[in-house]
Amino acid sequence: MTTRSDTLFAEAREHLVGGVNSAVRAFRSVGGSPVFMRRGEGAWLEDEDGKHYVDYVLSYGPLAIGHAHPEVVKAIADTAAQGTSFGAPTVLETELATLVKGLMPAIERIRMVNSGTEACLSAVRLARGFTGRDRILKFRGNYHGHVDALLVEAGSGVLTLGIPGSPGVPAAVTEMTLTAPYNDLEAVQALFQDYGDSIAAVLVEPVSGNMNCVPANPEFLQGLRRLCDDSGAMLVFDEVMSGFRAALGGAQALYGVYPDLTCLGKVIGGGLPVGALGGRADVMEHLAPTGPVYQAGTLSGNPLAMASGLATLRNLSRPDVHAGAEAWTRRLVEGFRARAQAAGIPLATHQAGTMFGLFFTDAPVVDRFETVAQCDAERFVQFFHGMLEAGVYFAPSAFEAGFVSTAHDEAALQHTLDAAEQVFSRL
Ligand code: HOZ
Repeated sequence: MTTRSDTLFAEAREHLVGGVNSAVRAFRSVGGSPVFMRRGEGAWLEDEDGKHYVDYVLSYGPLAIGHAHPEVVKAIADTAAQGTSFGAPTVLETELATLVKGLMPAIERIRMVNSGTEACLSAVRLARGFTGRDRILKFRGNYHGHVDALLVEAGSGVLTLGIPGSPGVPAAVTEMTLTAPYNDLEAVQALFQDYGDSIAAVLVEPVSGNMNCVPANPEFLQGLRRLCDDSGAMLVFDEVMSGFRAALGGAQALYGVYPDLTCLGKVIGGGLPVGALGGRADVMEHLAPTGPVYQAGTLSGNPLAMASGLATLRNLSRPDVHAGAEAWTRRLVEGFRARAQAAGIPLATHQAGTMFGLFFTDAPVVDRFETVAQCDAERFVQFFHGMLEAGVYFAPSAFEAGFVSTAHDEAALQHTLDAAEQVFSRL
């Protein structure tokens, strides 16, 4: 049967590259046409054919309080009525910065940008400018946006589409990028022994959301902190995904390990395009205009995005709100596990706050890219399409994390777990 999405996708491909505006949306690794969505409300999406889905993509993370939350919609509408961008400071920027600082004490100064990618590329430049060193170290399967120097053994769409690096990134740009396996402190120690004096920064997703959801081991993050302290390198947490999700204060609050710099995105904009770079005042003050490291942006800190982020974070910070969504996520993950076990399907799971990951594997530990890559890809494809058919929307890739919002309720849980039971029985 041809759906309206099929027709719309065929048309879109005539005009947009691959019919999409971000590569991960293209259904390339699962087959079929992407579903065109026309509405979202709370935990639910409605497609162009009028079919409804419980949503675990949530725009790849930003919608921590669900689709079209009335407080967010009102904040955006009220703000838009006063003008959408001034290219001048507004009170909203200071309000959002203050709120974020209250939740993440490692952040003393903030620079608002427009995406997580921008936050990460600014972090690399700042770390290099501050330390006077050139090398950076990242982890296999971690993804920090489509930044040239960081598109090395990266996760997310790069993994999904099987692109090893990317043409267009000169070798000279990635020459200064070292990589190590995630959660492997010994490998990092060896690299520090060889290159310690020239490493400007270690970039890590403290809860990786770009090779599905894989939390770091606490000793790994503690070890990175120690190595950076000893060598003078900057520890950069990419909390674009884990910020306001792994815990309200991000993974840094969950683990009690505090980075020099933090990259934020997604939830901080509540569904509008925002990113932010925050961190130690002495480091951040190296950015222009107080310092020599240049960084700028016409729409950075624009009022609509600030209003949307503020409304989202104010709601999420109310007592028990985030904790409620975490507890809901736990029940979801336990529900998946119980149903998989009953159906004899090997399934490993991870949860970090309101992020989760499902892995079709009987491996005892899934803690790095190498183990994620060994999961049963074919089974994921069947699971994905079965759930989609049953009205449950997962990302079309085994390398993306799942996300829950505060709007996910009993009805959504029941619908999801009933669907999982049916789908597991057919795998
Ligand atoms: N960082 C996001 C998912 N891994 C981005 C989604 C996208 O690339 O569209």
